Amino acid sequence: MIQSSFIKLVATTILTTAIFAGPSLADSVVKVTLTDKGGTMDMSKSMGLGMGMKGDMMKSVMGITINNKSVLHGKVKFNVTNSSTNVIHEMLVAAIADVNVVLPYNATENRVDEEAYKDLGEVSELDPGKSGSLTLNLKPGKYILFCNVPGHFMAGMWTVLDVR
Ligand SMILES: [Cu+2]
Repeated sequence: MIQSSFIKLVATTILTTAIFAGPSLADSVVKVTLTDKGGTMDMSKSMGLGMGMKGDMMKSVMGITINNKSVLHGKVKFNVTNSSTNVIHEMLVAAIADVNVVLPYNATENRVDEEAYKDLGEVSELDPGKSGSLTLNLKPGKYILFCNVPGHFMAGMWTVLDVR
């Protein structure tokens, strides 16, 4: 009898540990890659390829790719890699109503006005080849991921994530 209740205790302990240890199974991971075409890119003026601007995205010289366009709400971890060979990039996350929204823009600085449009978090200024991560608690909705180094957003450096 003693033996069998001991086994039962051990089994219960293992089961409990298996359920409660480690990160929740519901956590989502998004692999984010920051890219550019390389070479000489003129970032001195806006290319007009921001979200909602109906620009020809084929002309973009920079971009953000994600391995998952739609994830479950809750904790979402962004693993961000700057795959550029010579340009610093970053990733900001902000909630959006829809993909036709035009973000407030500071034309002098040639970047999204972060004062007027609050982001939820960022992996800032990654050197070429470097990686960083950010974990956010996201509600269902649409979110924009973008780079706010001057000129980059308007060069096409943004994408949209769906949280369901
Ligand atoms: Cu960038």
